[in-house]
Amino acid sequence: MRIESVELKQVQLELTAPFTTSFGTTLRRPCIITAVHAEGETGLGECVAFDGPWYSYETTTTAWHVMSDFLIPRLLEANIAEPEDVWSLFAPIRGHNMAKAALEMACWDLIARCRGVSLASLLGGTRERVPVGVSVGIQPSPDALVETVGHFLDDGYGRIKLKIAPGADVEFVTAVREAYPSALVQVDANSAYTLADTNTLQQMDHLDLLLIEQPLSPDDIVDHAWLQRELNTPICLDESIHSPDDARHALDLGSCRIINIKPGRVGGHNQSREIHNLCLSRGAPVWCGGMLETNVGRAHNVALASLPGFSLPGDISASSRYYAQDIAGPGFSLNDDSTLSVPTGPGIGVELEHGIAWDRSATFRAQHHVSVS
Ligand code: NPG
Repeated sequence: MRIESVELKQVQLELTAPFTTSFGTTLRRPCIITAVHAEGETGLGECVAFDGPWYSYETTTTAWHVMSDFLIPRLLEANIAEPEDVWSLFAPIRGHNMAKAALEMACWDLIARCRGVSLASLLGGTRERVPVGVSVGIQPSPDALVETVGHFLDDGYGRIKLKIAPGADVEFVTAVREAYPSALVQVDANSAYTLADTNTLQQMDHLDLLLIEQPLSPDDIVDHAWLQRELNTPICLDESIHSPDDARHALDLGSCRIINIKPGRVGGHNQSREIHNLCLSRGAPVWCGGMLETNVGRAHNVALASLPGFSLPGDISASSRYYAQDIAGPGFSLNDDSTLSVPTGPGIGVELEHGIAWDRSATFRAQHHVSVS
């Protein structure tokens, strides 16, 4: 298959409520959508980079640059037989996994649509519904957190992830555990701690948590291995895992027992599936992380999470979690069993809404393709 053209489109979305993590408060989300065109079909992807280098060194500006100047030219010159070819095509470019994923995932969607199959089935998914949870930002007080968690439990979320940071940890999580003794709760530090905080992290061992996510530095797997030996609660790595090799090293070293797979962080579906397969063969559970995606990225995550090794609930909430009005639809709503249904139509099963006022857009056309109008 020859890709005929690629479009990049950017828009800024307001969150329905501020979202606070250990690295700051998010009020609005810049979002880049990728659209790849071939054989009369369009595949969609979403770049999960933020406006600043907080979660990762990538930003919307670097991603736009790397896609425009390095990745799209390669894509437009290539002949793609299988979706796996796209990752190999991008391999000579170092890093920039979020930029790569935005295009690679759009190609998976495109190929699924051309073949008339759902993305979930093209990826090898086996579930019709994927278990999901909700991520809860840091709140001003333990009482406020208990109240916020109560609303999400009332909404039907069967698993709660609490963001933590020094000063908003043991007391906050203890309050939630006391208020909701049987709730499935996990915590996410986004690298806010060091080994000097081991004692604090050990105090959370008594709170019956599913996991502690990324307590230490974003690229570390050595100190995490030391910390895991000091904790009963499983460590889950997020920021530290950029590739299947990173995942293998972390499991070999005992740096974690669980891995969060975000396709944007690891370069797309091909690499996500490799990490999934490795973890499945090692008996390590994986779950799908979230990056406050619109329905485009959300649909990709739902399809990925339908693979058999995604045995823990993902950060894939219902579409209404972050945005009053999404740029794509149909949206996802929560089923009674805290799952989202996996779309069965061609591709991701989601289309862009008409009439969106994009802040910027660009179209790149292949030299080989002559448009006839
Ligand atoms: O529900 O999509 C979602 C967000 C889940 O908490 C979430 N993402 O580190 O995993 C993370 C986290 C994040 C939040 C990352 C804000 C970056 C910014």
